[in-house]
Amino acid sequence: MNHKTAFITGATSGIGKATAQLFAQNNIRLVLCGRREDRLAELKAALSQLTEVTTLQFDVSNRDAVFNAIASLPDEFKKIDILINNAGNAHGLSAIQDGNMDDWDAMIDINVKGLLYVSRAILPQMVERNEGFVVNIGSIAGKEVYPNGNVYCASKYAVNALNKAMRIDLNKHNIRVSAIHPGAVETEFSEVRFKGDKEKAKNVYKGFKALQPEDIADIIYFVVTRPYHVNIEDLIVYPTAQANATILNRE
Ligand code: NDP
Ligand code: 8X3
Repeated sequence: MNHKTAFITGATSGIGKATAQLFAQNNIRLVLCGRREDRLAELKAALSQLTEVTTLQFDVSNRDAVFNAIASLPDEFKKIDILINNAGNAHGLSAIQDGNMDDWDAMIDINVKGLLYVSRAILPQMVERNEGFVVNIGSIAGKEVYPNGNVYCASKYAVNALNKAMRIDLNKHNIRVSAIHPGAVETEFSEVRFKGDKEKAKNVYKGFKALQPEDIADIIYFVVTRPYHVNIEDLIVYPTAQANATILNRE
Protein backbone atom coordinates (compact mmCIF):
# COMPACT_ATOMS: atom_id res chain seq x y z
CA MET A 1 0.00 0.00 0.00
CA ASN A 2 3.04 2.27 0.05
CA HIS A 3 2.71 5.62 -1.70
CA LYS A 4 -1.06 5.38 -2.06
CA THR A 5 -3.00 8.49 -1.11
CA ALA A 6 -6.21 8.25 0.92
CA PHE A 7 -8.72 11.06 1.25
CA ILE A 8 -10.68 10.69 4.48
CA THR A 9 -13.72 12.82 5.29
CA GLY A 10 -14.63 13.19 8.96
CA ALA A 11 -11.04 12.55 10.06
CA THR A 12 -11.23 14.74 13.17
CA SER A 13 -13.02 12.18 15.30
CA GLY A 14 -14.20 8.61 15.76
CA ILE A 15 -13.99 6.19 12.84
CA GLY A 16 -12.30 8.64 10.47
CA LYS A 17 -9.61 9.56 12.98
CA ALA A 18 -8.87 5.92 13.87
CA THR A 19 -8.64 5.12 10.15
CA ALA A 20 -6.23 8.01 9.60
CA GLN A 21 -4.05 6.70 12.42
CA LEU A 22 -3.98 3.14 11.08
CA PHE A 23 -3.37 4.27 7.50
CA ALA A 24 -0.51 6.50 8.70
CA GLN A 25 1.08 3.56 10.53
CA ASN A 26 0.98 1.73 7.23
CA ASN A 27 2.59 4.55 5.30
CA ILE A 28 -0.45 5.62 3.31
CA ARG A 29 -0.27 9.29 2.35
CA LEU A 30 -3.21 11.19 3.85
CA VAL A 31 -5.60 13.98 2.98
CA LEU A 32 -7.53 14.56 6.19
CA CYS A 33 -10.78 16.52 6.14
CA GLY A 34 -13.18 17.99 8.66
CA ARG A 35 -14.55 21.30 9.88
CA ARG A 36 -12.60 21.59 13.16
CA GLU A 37 -9.31 23.19 12.19
CA ASP A 38 -7.62 22.74 15.59
CA ARG A 39 -8.15 19.00 15.43
CA LEU A 40 -6.91 18.82 11.87
CA ALA A 41 -3.75 20.67 12.93
CA GLU A 42 -3.20 18.30 15.89
CA LEU A 43 -3.66 15.25 13.69
CA LYS A 44 -1.33 16.59 11.06
CA ALA A 45 1.35 17.23 13.66
CA ALA A 46 1.00 13.74 15.11
CA LEU A 47 0.67 11.71 11.91
CA SER A 48 3.31 13.60 9.93
CA GLN A 49 5.81 11.64 12.02
CA LEU A 50 4.60 8.53 10.16
CA THR A 51 3.55 9.58 6.68
CA GLU A 52 2.93 12.60 4.45
CA VAL A 53 -0.20 14.44 5.58
CA THR A 54 -2.17 17.39 4.36
CA THR A 55 -5.45 18.70 5.71
CA LEU A 56 -8.51 20.33 4.17
CA GLN A 57 -10.95 22.25 6.30
CA PHE A 58 -14.42 22.35 4.74
CA ASP A 59 -18.05 21.48 5.34
CA VAL A 60 -19.02 18.56 3.09
CA SER A 61 -22.50 19.99 2.70
CA ASN A 62 -21.19 23.18 1.09
CA ARG A 63 -20.83 22.33 -2.57
CA ASP A 64 -18.48 25.21 -3.49
CA ALA A 65 -16.34 24.61 -0.41
CA VAL A 66 -15.95 20.94 -1.36
CA PHE A 67 -14.83 21.70 -4.91
CA ASN A 68 -12.59 24.64 -3.91
CA ALA A 69 -10.89 22.63 -1.17
CA ILE A 70 -10.18 19.67 -3.43
CA ALA A 71 -8.92 21.94 -6.21
CA SER A 72 -6.53 23.55 -3.72
CA LEU A 73 -4.68 20.31 -2.92
CA PRO A 74 -0.92 20.51 -3.37
CA ASP A 75 0.31 18.60 -6.45
CA GLU A 76 1.73 15.69 -4.47
CA PHE A 77 -1.70 15.00 -2.93
CA LYS A 78 -3.85 15.53 -6.01
CA LYS A 79 -3.90 11.91 -7.16
CA ILE A 80 -6.32 10.21 -4.80
CA ASP A 81 -6.26 6.41 -4.75
CA ILE A 82 -8.66 5.76 -1.90
CA LEU A 83 -11.68 7.85 -0.94
CA ILE A 84 -13.20 7.12 2.46
CA ASN A 85 -16.65 8.75 2.55
CA ASN A 86 -17.05 8.79 6.31
CA ALA A 87 -18.19 12.27 7.40
CA GLY A 88 -21.68 12.16 8.82
CA ASN A 89 -23.78 12.10 11.94
CA ALA A 90 -27.26 11.67 13.33
CA HIS A 91 -28.96 14.84 14.52
CA GLY A 92 -31.80 14.18 16.96
CA LEU A 93 -33.89 11.10 17.68
CA SER A 94 -37.59 11.87 17.57
CA ALA A 95 -40.81 10.59 16.08
CA ILE A 96 -41.39 11.74 12.53
CA GLN A 97 -44.31 14.02 13.49
CA ASP A 98 -42.08 15.82 16.02
CA GLY A 99 -38.93 16.00 13.93
CA ASN A 100 -36.78 19.11 13.97
CA MET A 101 -36.55 20.16 10.34
CA ASP A 102 -33.11 21.74 10.78
CA ASP A 103 -31.93 18.31 11.94
CA TRP A 104 -33.52 16.73 8.87
CA ASP A 105 -31.77 19.22 6.60
CA ALA A 106 -28.44 18.61 8.33
CA MET A 107 -28.63 14.82 7.94
CA ILE A 108 -29.68 14.93 4.32
CA ASP A 109 -27.21 17.69 3.45
CA ILE A 110 -24.23 16.10 5.20
CA ASN A 111 -24.79 12.33 5.02
CA VAL A 112 -26.21 12.23 1.49
CA LYS A 113 -25.41 15.42 -0.42
CA GLY A 114 -22.00 15.80 1.23
CA LEU A 115 -21.03 12.27 0.22
CA LEU A 116 -22.23 13.00 -3.31
CA TYR A 117 -20.33 16.29 -3.65
CA VAL A 118 -17.05 14.80 -2.44
CA SER A 119 -17.48 11.79 -4.70
CA ARG A 120 -18.37 13.97 -7.69
CA ALA A 121 -15.23 16.04 -7.13
CA ILE A 122 -12.90 13.02 -6.91
CA LEU A 123 -14.36 10.28 -9.10
CA PRO A 124 -13.50 11.81 -12.51
CA GLN A 125 -9.76 11.50 -11.83
CA MET A 126 -10.24 7.84 -10.84
CA VAL A 127 -12.23 7.23 -14.01
CA GLU A 128 -9.49 8.88 -16.06
CA ARG A 129 -6.84 6.61 -14.50
CA ASN A 130 -9.09 3.54 -14.66
CA GLU A 131 -8.25 2.83 -11.03
CA GLY A 132 -9.45 3.82 -7.58
CA PHE A 133 -11.25 2.72 -4.47
CA VAL A 134 -14.25 4.25 -2.72
CA VAL A 135 -15.28 3.09 0.75
CA ASN A 136 -18.64 4.42 1.90
CA ILE A 137 -19.42 4.34 5.59
CA GLY A 138 -23.09 3.48 5.85
CA SER A 139 -24.73 2.14 8.98
CA ILE A 140 -27.00 -0.55 10.24
CA ALA A 141 -29.47 2.35 10.03
CA GLY A 142 -29.18 1.97 6.26
CA LYS A 143 -30.26 -1.65 6.44
CA GLU A 144 -33.01 -1.46 9.04
CA VAL A 145 -35.32 1.32 10.23
CA TYR A 146 -35.66 1.68 14.00
CA PRO A 147 -38.07 3.75 16.11
CA ASN A 148 -37.37 7.50 15.88
CA GLY A 149 -34.46 6.88 13.51
CA ASN A 150 -36.58 7.99 10.51
CA VAL A 151 -34.51 10.62 8.68
CA TYR A 152 -31.09 9.36 9.83
CA CYS A 153 -32.14 5.90 8.59
CA ALA A 154 -33.36 7.43 5.32
CA SER A 155 -30.00 9.16 4.86
CA LYS A 156 -28.13 5.91 5.42
CA TYR A 157 -30.52 3.97 3.15
CA ALA A 158 -29.49 6.54 0.56
CA VAL A 159 -25.81 5.80 1.25
CA ASN A 160 -26.57 2.09 0.79
CA ALA A 161 -28.26 2.82 -2.54
CA LEU A 162 -25.46 5.14 -3.67
CA ASN A 163 -22.88 2.52 -2.81
CA LYS A 164 -24.64 0.07 -5.15
CA ALA A 165 -25.13 2.77 -7.77
CA MET A 166 -21.46 3.72 -7.70
CA ARG A 167 -20.39 0.13 -8.14
CA ILE A 168 -22.66 -0.24 -11.16
CA ASP A 169 -21.69 3.02 -12.86
CA LEU A 170 -17.98 2.67 -12.10
CA ASN A 171 -17.78 -1.01 -13.00
CA LYS A 172 -16.50 -0.40 -16.51
CA HIS A 173 -13.89 1.97 -15.12
CA ASN A 174 -12.23 -0.68 -12.95
CA ILE A 175 -13.03 1.20 -9.71
CA ARG A 176 -13.68 -0.69 -6.50
CA VAL A 177 -16.60 0.43 -4.33
CA SER A 178 -17.33 -0.95 -0.86
CA ALA A 179 -19.60 -0.10 2.03
CA ILE A 180 -19.21 -0.82 5.70
CA HIS A 181 -22.30 -0.68 7.88
CA PRO A 182 -21.49 -0.57 11.58
CA GLY A 183 -23.83 -1.05 14.52
CA ALA A 184 -23.03 0.82 17.75
CA VAL A 185 -19.56 2.38 17.70
CA GLU A 186 -18.44 4.44 20.70
CA THR A 187 -17.43 7.78 19.20
CA GLU A 188 -18.74 11.34 19.41
CA PHE A 189 -21.73 10.15 17.36
CA SER A 190 -24.24 10.08 20.24
CA GLU A 191 -22.98 13.37 21.66
CA VAL A 192 -23.76 14.96 18.30
CA ARG A 193 -27.12 13.16 18.06
CA PHE A 194 -28.08 14.46 21.53
CA LYS A 195 -26.66 17.94 20.94
CA GLY A 196 -23.83 17.80 23.43
CA ASP A 197 -25.67 15.98 26.23
CA LYS A 198 -22.76 13.82 27.42
CA GLU A 199 -24.79 11.88 30.01
CA LYS A 200 -27.41 10.85 27.49
CA ALA A 201 -24.68 9.95 25.03
CA LYS A 202 -22.83 7.82 27.60
CA ASN A 203 -26.00 5.84 28.32
CA VAL A 204 -26.15 4.66 24.71
CA TYR A 205 -23.01 2.58 25.31
CA LYS A 206 -23.79 1.54 28.90
CA GLY A 207 -23.93 -2.12 29.92
CA PHE A 208 -22.27 -3.66 26.88
CA LYS A 209 -19.01 -3.49 25.01
CA ALA A 210 -19.62 -1.26 22.01
CA LEU A 211 -17.47 -1.37 18.90
CA GLN A 212 -14.51 1.00 19.12
CA PRO A 213 -13.53 3.24 16.20
CA GLU A 214 -10.29 1.20 15.88
CA ASP A 215 -12.40 -1.93 15.19
CA ILE A 216 -13.93 -0.27 12.13
CA ALA A 217 -10.57 1.19 11.07
CA ASP A 218 -9.11 -2.35 11.09
CA ILE A 219 -11.90 -3.51 8.79
CA ILE A 220 -11.51 -0.54 6.45
CA TYR A 221 -7.78 -1.26 6.24
CA PHE A 222 -8.48 -4.95 5.51
CA VAL A 223 -10.95 -4.01 2.77
CA VAL A 224 -8.58 -1.60 1.02
CA THR A 225 -5.59 -3.93 1.20
CA ARG A 226 -7.14 -6.89 -0.66
CA PRO A 227 -5.62 -7.68 -4.05
CA TYR A 228 -7.03 -5.39 -6.73
CA HIS A 229 -9.29 -8.07 -8.24
CA VAL A 230 -11.09 -8.50 -4.88
CA ASN A 231 -13.92 -6.10 -4.04
CA ILE A 232 -15.73 -6.57 -0.74
CA GLU A 233 -19.13 -5.16 -1.54
CA ASP A 234 -20.85 -4.79 1.77
CA LEU A 235 -20.12 -5.53 5.40
CA ILE A 236 -22.39 -5.30 8.42
CA VAL A 237 -20.48 -5.14 11.68
CA TYR A 238 -22.07 -5.37 15.13
CA PRO A 239 -20.72 -5.48 18.62
CA THR A 240 -21.22 -9.05 19.89
CA ALA A 241 -23.85 -7.73 22.30
CA GLN A 242 -25.98 -6.33 19.46
CA ALA A 243 -28.28 -8.56 17.37
CA ASN A 244 -29.91 -5.89 15.23
CA ALA A 245 -30.77 -2.19 15.35
CA THR A 246 -32.98 -2.63 18.42
CA ILE A 247 -31.82 -5.77 20.30
CA LEU A 248 -28.92 -5.18 22.64
CA ASN A 249 -27.81 -7.53 25.39
CA ARG A 250 -27.07 -5.03 28.17
CA GLU A 251 -25.91 -6.14 31.62
P1 NDP B 1 -18.04 11.23 15.08
O1 NDP B 1 -19.05 12.22 15.50
O2 NDP B 1 -17.02 10.81 16.08
O3 NDP B 1 -17.29 11.73 13.76
C1 NDP B 1 -17.98 12.36 12.72
C2 NDP B 1 -16.99 13.01 11.77
O4 NDP B 1 -17.71 13.59 10.68
C3 NDP B 1 -16.19 14.11 12.43
O5 NDP B 1 -14.84 14.02 12.04
C4 NDP B 1 -16.81 15.38 11.90
O6 NDP B 1 -15.81 16.37 11.76
C5 NDP B 1 -17.27 14.93 10.50
N1 NDP B 1 -18.37 15.76 10.01
C6 NDP B 1 -19.62 15.86 10.52
N2 NDP B 1 -20.32 16.77 9.85
C7 NDP B 1 -19.50 17.27 8.89
C8 NDP B 1 -19.64 18.27 7.89
N3 NDP B 1 -20.78 18.94 7.74
N4 NDP B 1 -18.59 18.53 7.08
C9 NDP B 1 -17.42 17.87 7.24
N5 NDP B 1 -17.23 16.92 8.17
C10 NDP B 1 -18.25 16.63 9.00
O7 NDP B 1 -18.87 9.96 14.57
P2 NDP B 1 -18.44 8.55 13.94
O8 NDP B 1 -16.99 8.42 13.80
O9 NDP B 1 -19.18 7.54 14.67
O10 NDP B 1 -19.13 8.71 12.51
C11 NDP B 1 -18.46 8.46 11.28
C12 NDP B 1 -19.44 7.83 10.30
O11 NDP B 1 -19.84 6.56 10.81
C13 NDP B 1 -20.73 8.63 10.09
O12 NDP B 1 -21.05 8.59 8.72
C14 NDP B 1 -21.76 7.85 10.91
O13 NDP B 1 -23.06 8.01 10.41
C15 NDP B 1 -21.25 6.44 10.72
N6 NDP B 1 -21.69 5.47 11.70
C16 NDP B 1 -21.46 5.64 13.03
C17 NDP B 1 -21.89 4.68 13.93
C18 NDP B 1 -21.74 4.85 15.41
O14 NDP B 1 -22.43 4.13 16.17
N7 NDP B 1 -20.87 5.71 15.90
C19 NDP B 1 -22.52 3.45 13.48
C20 NDP B 1 -22.74 3.39 12.06
C21 NDP B 1 -22.30 4.35 11.21
P3 NDP B 1 -16.00 17.93 12.09
O15 NDP B 1 -17.02 18.05 13.18
O16 NDP B 1 -14.63 18.39 12.47
O17 NDP B 1 -16.45 18.52 10.80
C1 8X3 C 1 -25.15 4.56 13.96
C2 8X3 C 1 -25.78 3.35 14.53
O1 8X3 C 1 -27.94 2.35 15.43
O2 8X3 C 1 -27.34 4.59 16.18
O3 8X3 C 1 -25.35 4.66 12.59
O4 8X3 C 1 -28.15 4.22 13.96
S1 8X3 C 1 -27.37 3.66 15.05
